[in-house]
This record gives sequence, C-alpha cells and structure tokens, in this order.
Amino acid sequence: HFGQIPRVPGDPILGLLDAFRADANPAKLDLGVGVYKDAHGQTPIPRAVKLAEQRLVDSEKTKSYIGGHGDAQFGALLMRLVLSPRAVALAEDRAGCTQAPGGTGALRLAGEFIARCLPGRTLWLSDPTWPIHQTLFAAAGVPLQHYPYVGADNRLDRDGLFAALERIPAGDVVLLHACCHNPSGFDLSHDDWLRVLEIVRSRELLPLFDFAYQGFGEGLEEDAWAVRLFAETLPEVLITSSCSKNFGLYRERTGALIVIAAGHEQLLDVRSQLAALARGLWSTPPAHGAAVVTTILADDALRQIWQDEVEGMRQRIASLRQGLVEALTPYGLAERFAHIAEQRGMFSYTGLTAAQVRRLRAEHSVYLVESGRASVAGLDAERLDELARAFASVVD
Ligand code: PLP
Ligand code: TYF
Repeated sequence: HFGQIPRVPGDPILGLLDAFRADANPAKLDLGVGVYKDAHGQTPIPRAVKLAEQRLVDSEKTKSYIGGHGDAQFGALLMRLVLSPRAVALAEDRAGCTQAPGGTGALRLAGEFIARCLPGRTLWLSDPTWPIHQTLFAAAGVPLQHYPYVGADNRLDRDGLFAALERIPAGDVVLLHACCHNPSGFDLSHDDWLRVLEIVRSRELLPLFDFAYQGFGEGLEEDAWAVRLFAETLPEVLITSSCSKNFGLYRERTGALIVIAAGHEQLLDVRSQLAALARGLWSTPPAHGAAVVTTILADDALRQIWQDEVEGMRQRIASLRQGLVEALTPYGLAERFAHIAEQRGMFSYTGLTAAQVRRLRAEHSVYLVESGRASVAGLDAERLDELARAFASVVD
C-alpha cells in the first residue's frame, strides 16, 4: 500500500510561512505569501464582512445544498461587479456565473472545461506566472505553453509579449492577469490591452482572465477595464474571479468562473458542462463566503463600507511602495528599485536574485519568494528603513 509513495515538495509559497513561523528572530519580516496585512501586521476581517455575518446569523434559514452553479443572486451581483451592471453580455443573456471554492477552484474548473470540451487547445501562461497555474492546469490535463512577460532586465517585455501572442495557433486559450500581475506587479497599459485585444481577435484566441485582485491596482472599477473591454468586444470570454483578497474572505473559499458565450443557447450548453465538471470536483460549492458577498453587494450601506475598506487597502499598499523607495534613497538605491513604486497590487518583482533572497533570509530573517517576489502588502511602514538596510547589504 503506502510503502512506495514518493514524497513531493510542498507549495513553494505557502511553505515560506512554516519557515517564517519557525524563525526565532524577533526582527523577522514576512514578505512571502500574498495576504494583506494592516498597520498592526494583522489580516483583518473587513468590517463589512463582520456586519454581513452578523446579519446572516439571524437571517439564514437553512444549510441545505446550494445548486451546482452556486447562489444565483451571488452570481448576478458578482457579474455586475466584474462586468459592470451595463454589460452588453448581461443584457443579451449570454453571461453566466458558476460559483467555485475560491479563484483556485474557478481556475481548476476552467482547466477541466478546456481539457474536456476544447480538446487539443493549448493554454498559454505568462512567463512568469503564479506557480499554481502550472500545477492546477497540468492536473486538469491541459497542454501548457508560455509567452514572455518579464524580461531579463526585470521590466515588462512588451515586444516579446506581442510577438509571442502573434504566433499562438488560432483557437488556443491565453491566460491573462486582469490586473496586479502575480508575481511581477507589472500591468499592461490601456494601449497595450488594445493591442492584445487586436491580436486575440485576429488570431481567434480564447481569453481566460484571472481576476484575483480587483480593487488593489487602481480601484474596483478601473481594475476591471481590460476585462470589460474584452467582454464588450469578443463573443467568448472566460473570467475567474476571486473574493479572497478584496473581501478578505481567504479561507471561506469564495470565487466564481464567469462565462461569456456567443449566445444564450451556447451559454446553456457550456453551463451544463460546467455543472457536470463541478459535480466531479466538489459537487456543490461552499455557501458562507458567497452569502457574505451577496449581503454586502446587495445593501447600499454595507457596500459603501466595503468599497471604502478596499480603497483603504489599496492606498496603504501604494504608500508602502512609495515608502520603500524613499527608504532606499539614502543607500543610493532609489533608482535601482524605482519600479517598486510603479508596480501594481500586492506583489513586486524586486529584481533581487535567488542568491540575494537566500542571504536576506539567512542574515536578516526577511522572507521573499526565491524569484525575488516581495509581497508589498505584508510590509510594516515602521520598518521600511530596516528593510532598506537589509536590501542594501545584499545587493552589489
Ligand atoms: N490567481 C492568482 C493570480 C492569485 O494570486 C490567487 C491568490 O491567491 C488566486 C488566483 C486564487 O485565490 P483564491 O483561490 O484564494 O481565491
Ligand atoms: O501568490 C500568493 O502568495 C497568493 C497566495 O497555493 C497563495 O496567491 C499562494 C500559494 C497558494 C495559494 C495561495
């Protein structure tokens, strides 16, 4: 039975948490996992979530199963948040939402759908991308390829990106980070997106947007710009939306796969397949997180509280980015690390090498992913100078 089972390595990002916890140095700094932290180093439950949960305790009447696509009201409200209430695909009844356990569940469902219903199509991922993309799409049996995204100079490789997209075989699927690219923090400009759209349209590619950080880049509406552009222009789009970060619901596993099809009948065909695939994965999705999101989005007062909280998180991260570059100035490193202030979202590709990251950890108890990715959302404004000093001591 279990005697011959090989041991495999753990999650490269979540594994950092264990190493961090085991580190006895009181001056340790965790810039590993992408989880938002407030000024007290806590990952708080947003006030809007607490208020919604209190209401749910009183109003919830059953714990019976929700359907295979999840809660319909959640789906309707989430699609309006992502696509806007005025989206053409909503008016034409060709957009549908399938609730899933987190963005990860939605991505896995998308992977199963591609593997089973679009056989032979290759899925193109950015290089680099969130490492879990590779693992979960490979597990679903989807053939994978990469397109360039960040160059050797640690800058967005626009030319490499466009050239590679132009060569993708017609009909293939291309995964695009809607905003706040994980791991690099480099996002496309509006002009870049228009160019990507042109290539996707002319090559007849199917875009799959991973939308895990709505609200963390420029704002809730602004961050949906690319998704909405594609959704308004193309007949078919896939979007995985995660409520983990912007609602602070991480462990409640709340997300969805949104499908836009060419017409209502095609949408029903696709949705029948998604329900069947989801049945084999998790049967029906967890209800609590989606009920919280529904309660917040359906209530003007709660929604306002939540929007202000998301904006607060976004601004805090932006000011930490600025603060870190300022803290690096006395060390003559402001220019070298200026990109940290220009990147978007929770993460920054610092440009530090794996060897430098290992030194940061061994000599300063500062934890980054070996790729040089720092979770800016985990910084402490009081300790930016310490961090700058640590950076200065490991760079040449
Ligand atoms: N996609 C990206 C790029 C992410 O960084 C994350 C983060 O955790 C997810 C998807 C999925 O998040 P979750 O499954 O926690 O909703
Ligand atoms: O990239 C990150 O840090 C976040 C959190 O298996 C995360 O997306 C990391 C690894 C993982 C799940 C979530």
